[in-house]
Amino acid sequence: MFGTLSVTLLIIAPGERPDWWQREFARLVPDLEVRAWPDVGDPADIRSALAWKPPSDELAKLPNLKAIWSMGAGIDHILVDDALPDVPITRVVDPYLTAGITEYVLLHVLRYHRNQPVFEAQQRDHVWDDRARDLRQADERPVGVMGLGELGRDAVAKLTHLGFDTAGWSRTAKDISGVACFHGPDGLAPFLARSEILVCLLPLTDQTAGILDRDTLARLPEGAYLINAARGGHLVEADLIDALAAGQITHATLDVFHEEPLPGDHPFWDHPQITMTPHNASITDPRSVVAQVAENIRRLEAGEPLLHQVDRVAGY
Ligand code: NDP
Ligand code: OXD
Repeated sequence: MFGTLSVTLLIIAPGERPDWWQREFARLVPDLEVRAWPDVGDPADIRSALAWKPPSDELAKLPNLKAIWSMGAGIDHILVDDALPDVPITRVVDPYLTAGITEYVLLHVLRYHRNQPVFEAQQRDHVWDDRARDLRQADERPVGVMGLGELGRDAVAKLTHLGFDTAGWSRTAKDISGVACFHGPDGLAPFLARSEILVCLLPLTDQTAGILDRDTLARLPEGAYLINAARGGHLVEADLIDALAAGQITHATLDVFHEEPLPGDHPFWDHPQITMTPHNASITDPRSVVAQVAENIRRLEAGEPLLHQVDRVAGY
């Protein structure tokens, strides 16, 4: 595919598994030279970088860098670098990544809809009591999804298919069959007021940082549930703990945190009303995403428009 062109790719993703990616690149594009940080070799060789949480300043050390491929759907982990080179950034849009998030959302929405945390606690206490399972049907359970992009649209469509009373909130207006659509700052309050189960699938930007705060949580129906599979920076953690204590929020599922890994002494670990997963609601699968990166490398060299290029100013 690349012949004699020197288009060396650097994988810069500390803590991830570069060998998974190298194996897939070797299988699909054997003539592409792929290096894994910190073994950069001559930095001048590197034309593009596949990045997940790249250490600050490292990308700026690559004088011939022409593009950055985010290893995930989000790009916030790249934009935090103050020395970030001014080159195009793309992100992952992939059916497996989307399916993983939708599975996560369905799993946890259904868990709350069926009051499963109560039955788990009862089992721990050897209690047989069926009263916590009420007669409420899915079409009587309002679920709200923040973010109606690649991930939010799929999740809300599948929730609608299951019969839930669904709503979504986005920046620009949408028209999605069977979904009550709200948008912009004015649409937020009415959207929240009807969301008994709130799912966050927003990108982390200047506009969305800290959006899951005291005020937002207070606008939900009393006793609501929260599922955050987007970014830890969306949530004001102390406000969630207060809202759980006050009964405003019954239970929360969190996949993402301000600090990852979550520090061992963080109050979330032992909180009875919090369910945690270690930022793996969905996982980028090299088996499908390597082809996308290889195609973008080809496009970069051919001067063609890149797939899934993000707007660096908007932040997503
Ligand atoms: P998209 O860019 O496709 O969609 C983003 C959505 O958010 C759009 O509907 C957009 O509105 C909306 N949005 C952005 N800013 C605002 C705002 N200020 N107010 C209201 N709505 C806003 O992103 P994806 O769906 O692909 O991914 C979303 C996020 O999910 C990622 O950025 C990442 O952080 C997270 N993620 C988490 C994973 C995990 O494992 N936990 C895995 C993958 C992703 P509009 O349509 O009008 O532009
Ligand atoms: C992503 C993620 O952004 O996994 O893709 O968080």
